[in-house]
Amino acid sequence: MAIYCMSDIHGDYERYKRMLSEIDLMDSDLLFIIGDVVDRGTGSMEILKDMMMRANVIPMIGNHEYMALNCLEFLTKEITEESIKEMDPGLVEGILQWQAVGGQATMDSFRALSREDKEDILEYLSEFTLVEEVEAGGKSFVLAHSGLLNFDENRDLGSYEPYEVLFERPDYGRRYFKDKYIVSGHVPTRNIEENPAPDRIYICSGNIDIDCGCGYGGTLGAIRLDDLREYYV
Ligand SMILES: [Mn+2]
Repeated sequence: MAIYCMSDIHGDYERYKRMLSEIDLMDSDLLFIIGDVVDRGTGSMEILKDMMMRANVIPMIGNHEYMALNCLEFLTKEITEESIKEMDPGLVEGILQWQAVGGQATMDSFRALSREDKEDILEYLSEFTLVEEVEAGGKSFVLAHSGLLNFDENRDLGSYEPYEVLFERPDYGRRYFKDKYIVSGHVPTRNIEENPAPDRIYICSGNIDIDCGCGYGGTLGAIRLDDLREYYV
């Protein structure tokens, strides 16, 4: 049994499937997907449907799912003059902000689903977790989409709020836990100044950034926590 992590797939269903073959995911393995499955690419719904069929895939929320969840429920309703009048300003702003970061493709593909599929997708998205902790290869790992804001080594991992683990960027040079790695995505590794290898997994001071820029023409990366082996497609 092995434990893998992947993140920031951003609607690239084809690369997601290729990565599953590349790591040769077995039923006895676990795969944590640390947020940002949706947006930018056109395959968000296909990826979510595939993930929800797999009991060994643990879905975690990213800022893109967070934005999607706030808007998609409205899109399950029939859009009429009435329903538009009832939209609160916060929702309108949420939809505009989501569109500005690549939400349109997700909205379009969600709208094209059957009512039943829409409900399944919404229910699935609401199950995504914020922070996970796992052991592999004798080491401990804390997983969170954008690291841990307002970090305190003694803080209960269950106490972090969405705004603290979905939107900021970690300080990759800072050693947060004495004896645990933090695995995150969110920041394409090409945007880390100190990183000599853009679009490859970046490891520094116990921080592991696995966002290899799949949503920006880069690569999709995955890491096996047991031995820190890296995979790319
Ligand atoms: Mn993100």
